[in-house]
Amino acid sequence: MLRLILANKNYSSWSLRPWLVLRAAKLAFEEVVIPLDEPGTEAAIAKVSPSRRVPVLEDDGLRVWDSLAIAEYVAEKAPEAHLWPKDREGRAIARAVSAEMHAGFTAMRTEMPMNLKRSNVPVRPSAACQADVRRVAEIFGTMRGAHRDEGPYLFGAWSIADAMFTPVATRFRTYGVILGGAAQDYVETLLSNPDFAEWERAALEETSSITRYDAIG
Ligand SMILES: N[C@@H](CCC(=O)N[C@@H](CS)C(=O)NCC(=O)O)C(=O)O
Repeated sequence: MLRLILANKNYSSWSLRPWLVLRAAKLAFEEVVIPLDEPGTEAAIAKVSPSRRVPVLEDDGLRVWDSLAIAEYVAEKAPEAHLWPKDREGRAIARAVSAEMHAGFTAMRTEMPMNLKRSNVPVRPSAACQADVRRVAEIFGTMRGAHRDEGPYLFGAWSIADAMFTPVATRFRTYGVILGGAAQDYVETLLSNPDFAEWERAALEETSSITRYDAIG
């Protein structure tokens, strides 16, 4: 059986992404959570991950690390789930915005870490963080404008791009960032996704905590 090795559900945005992808693929999988910032964390992750990072997906002796690589692997394993848009142009743009999320938005990621247990956290975003938020709003507005007649997700039907941006939607909720218009509707769509709601319920039940993230604001 597939096994997904994750970090704390409350904080680990990189873990949430492939978890959503596996759920969308309707593949059965086991989950193992390794809480971060604990005495045994480094050793536990080193045992399963060559990059010393999670998430890692195990499939019959194969280990795939890195959220986006896992998403691509799952998309190939479950082609019938159409985890990327069906048309080539849509796939290209969905991959471009997913790669942009995966590689960038450093200020936003640092200043507004995912923390599902918190809401209305007052922060004063730096200019770099504000620029990140503006670019995300631009992506959301542009893609929703182009695909509004095809469904509520970024490219109409749910795709890996939506998994990439779901943690961002939670950050906006936690830190009180309101985008307005179609971009905000899309944020609400991501936050009301039933798979995300299940992840969130599990996150709220976790007893582990990471002080440096909880101290923000
Ligand atoms: N680029 C990687 C980033 C993974 C990453 O940074 N994972 C964090 C948890 S969210 C981690 O494993 N940290 C190890 C540690 O803090 O000891 C991906 O997309 O999977």
